[in-house]
Amino acid sequence: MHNDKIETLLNEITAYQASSPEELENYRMRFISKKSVVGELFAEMRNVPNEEKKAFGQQINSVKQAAEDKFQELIEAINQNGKSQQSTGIDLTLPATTLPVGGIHPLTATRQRIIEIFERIGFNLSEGPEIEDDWHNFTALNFPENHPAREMQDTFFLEKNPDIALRTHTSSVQVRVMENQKPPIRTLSPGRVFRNEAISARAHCIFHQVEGLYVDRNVGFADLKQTLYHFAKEMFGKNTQVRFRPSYFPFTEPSAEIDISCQLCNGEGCNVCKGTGWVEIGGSGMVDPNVLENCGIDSEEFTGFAFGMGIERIAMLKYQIKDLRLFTENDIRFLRQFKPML
Ligand code: 2NL
Repeated sequence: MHNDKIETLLNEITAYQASSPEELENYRMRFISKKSVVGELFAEMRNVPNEEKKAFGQQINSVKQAAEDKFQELIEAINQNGKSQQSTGIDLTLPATTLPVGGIHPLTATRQRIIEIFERIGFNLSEGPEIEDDWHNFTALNFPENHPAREMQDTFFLEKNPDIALRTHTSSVQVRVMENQKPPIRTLSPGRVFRNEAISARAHCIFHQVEGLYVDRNVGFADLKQTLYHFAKEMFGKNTQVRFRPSYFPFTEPSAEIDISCQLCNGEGCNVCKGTGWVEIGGSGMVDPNVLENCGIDSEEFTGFAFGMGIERIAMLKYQIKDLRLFTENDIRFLRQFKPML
């Protein structure tokens, strides 16, 4: 009777398969634990006649051993299984890996914002060549023959006599617009410009400019001021103060530098504004009548204002960037900070 039972148990143990921790636990409950069928066999020892006790004991010990050997086997099989699952590196419960998304370069974002502000008040965009002749870059703009800006140390000349150079400002684009169009003209010309300067935290030989030009009948200095007030408040916030400081440019008369109240200290005075409470954002003025005439526009009938700003400078003020070289070094730690910006 016992022999049959033991035979059945051994068969069951040999055939057992566990492919999950749950099945392994079921096996343990059935064959290993105190209350298992094997445990019950030991309890039956009491009912076995003395002369059979030795043989029965040997039998149930071998069942116990077989059950334990099989248990180790099953544990190893399951661990092996777990390992091979891990080695595929696939965990379907993990969130999907996100694709890296590029950001908008701070100079691009700044240029786009400037364009947006002026387009809304009726300015269009104009573009022109980065390689310019002397007429469009200097002579039409009323630069005297011996003006220092024409010198080798300020301008990258590609050819001499006739002079061909990398444009030093985008005014040359606006000269081309005036030569080709009749007023009213309201145009904005953003672009890359070149000056032969030593590279530092505040200057670069390649930088970006945006110039604006408004030519029509009865355009006055009040129009210039109001337009740039509007720009400063849209760009830097409605509490921004604006002031104009008398200045000089060959192509405008009168001329003025445009200052805004310092964004960092709110006009209190700090190291960014050097204690003055004001920072310069660009230059402006009424287009010199000579320039209008050079471009075929009757200066008796038409007047105009113009302004120019460095895009790097505006971006540095807006985002508190201390070194202009960061814009072109492509350091990912710098660029990443502008990732969510559109
Ligand atoms: C500055 C100063 C300025 C202009 C640019 C201009 C263009 C024409 C005629 C007259 Cl076609 N003027 N542009 C006028 C005043 C200042 O730029 O500081 N730029 C970064």
